[in-house]
Amino acid sequence: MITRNPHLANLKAGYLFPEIAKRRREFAAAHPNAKVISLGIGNTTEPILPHINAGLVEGAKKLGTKEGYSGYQDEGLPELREKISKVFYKGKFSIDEIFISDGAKCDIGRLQTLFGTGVKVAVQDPSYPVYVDGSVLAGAAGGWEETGYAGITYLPCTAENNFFPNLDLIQPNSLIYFCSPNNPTGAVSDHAQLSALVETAINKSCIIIFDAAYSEFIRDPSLPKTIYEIDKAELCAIEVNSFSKPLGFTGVRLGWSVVPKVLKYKSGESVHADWNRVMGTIFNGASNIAQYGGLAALDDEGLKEMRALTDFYLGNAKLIRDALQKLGINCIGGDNSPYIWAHFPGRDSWEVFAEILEKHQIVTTPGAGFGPAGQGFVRFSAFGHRADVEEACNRLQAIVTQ
Ligand code: PL4
Repeated sequence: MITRNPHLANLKAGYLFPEIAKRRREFAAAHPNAKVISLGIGNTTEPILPHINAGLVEGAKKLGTKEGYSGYQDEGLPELREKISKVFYKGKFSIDEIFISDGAKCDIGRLQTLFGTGVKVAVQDPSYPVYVDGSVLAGAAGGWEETGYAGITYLPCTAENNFFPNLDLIQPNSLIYFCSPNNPTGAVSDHAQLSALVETAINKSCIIIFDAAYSEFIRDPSLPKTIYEIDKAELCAIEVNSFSKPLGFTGVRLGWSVVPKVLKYKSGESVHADWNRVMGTIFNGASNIAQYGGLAALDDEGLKEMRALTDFYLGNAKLIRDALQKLGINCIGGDNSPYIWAHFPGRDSWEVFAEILEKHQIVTTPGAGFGPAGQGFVRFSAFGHRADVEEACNRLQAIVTQ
């Protein structure tokens, strides 16, 4: 009988978000009259705005005509790639350095193919669980030891270091996952911090996978929205990004990666050429309909809608953060990010999660699910209908913090 991929056995627990969904379902089944409000999984709730939605509809209509029909578009519609380069990167990249995809998560999974089983990995701790679990599946993480995977260097991001890690911990020749605005802490790295990251990566022959999935939530104009605002970043960084959160495309599925042609492995071979090969081999392109929606999002009217939708969720974030702060709970995030990272010192984050669910019927995400340094924290997501967020804030007034 064929044997199981041994890396699967290294996964310590189930994937975080289905576990949260399961706990929500179990709670709802046990309390059928409870009105459970989800501020847990970061899933968009608001309808796609009209101009962008019309782009999707027009895209679908085109497919029904002889002139407009299109089939495989492996690397993505050239117009969309060009628009992405112009809107997000000031035209810095040629269209063949932009790869359209079905989302950032899928790209993060596929990117591991470039680095194989032996690679050392460094992650912000806490971080989006796909970086660690994806590394485990790819065989890069080694086995589980008491506080983490042997092959992964955890870079603690805590209140003490202002949620930016000590870069000295990064080992040479590592793959570094870095997310800003960060999920789950909501912290956004500034120019000086990202410059230090780029410098470290270059000096230590590392490659950064920079996850910018929340860049459109940045409102402070001094904060970088892409790693490529940093000098020399194209020599050491790949960026992944997504239309999921700023357009409400979580179910539509559309994202992209940027792999600059000048990016090389230590051996001097081209990362871009390999990514082209990997994408051409195990990916068959994003939906053409989704891409027409993406195109509509990047014209003047679409950009206004993207701003309006992200403003809406940032409005929710402010309500949640203010409600928590009124209760004396320390929290960060929520100003340039849709996540609020709330501190419950000395508490087990799964216990706080259970307490908030039990007492207030509000689903959150326990910080420990994002890494060891998430212990004692709970993440509140700002993705929700306004009335639900307002009700959740009212319910929280009764929260017990100790
Ligand atoms: C639940 C830092 C959410 N089932 O939609 P994509 O694939 O373009 O982007 C996913 C993604 C990429 N990068 C970061 C993210 O935070 C996310 C989405 N994260 C969350 O609550 O943390 C949704 C999680 C979803 C999942 O597993 O991604």
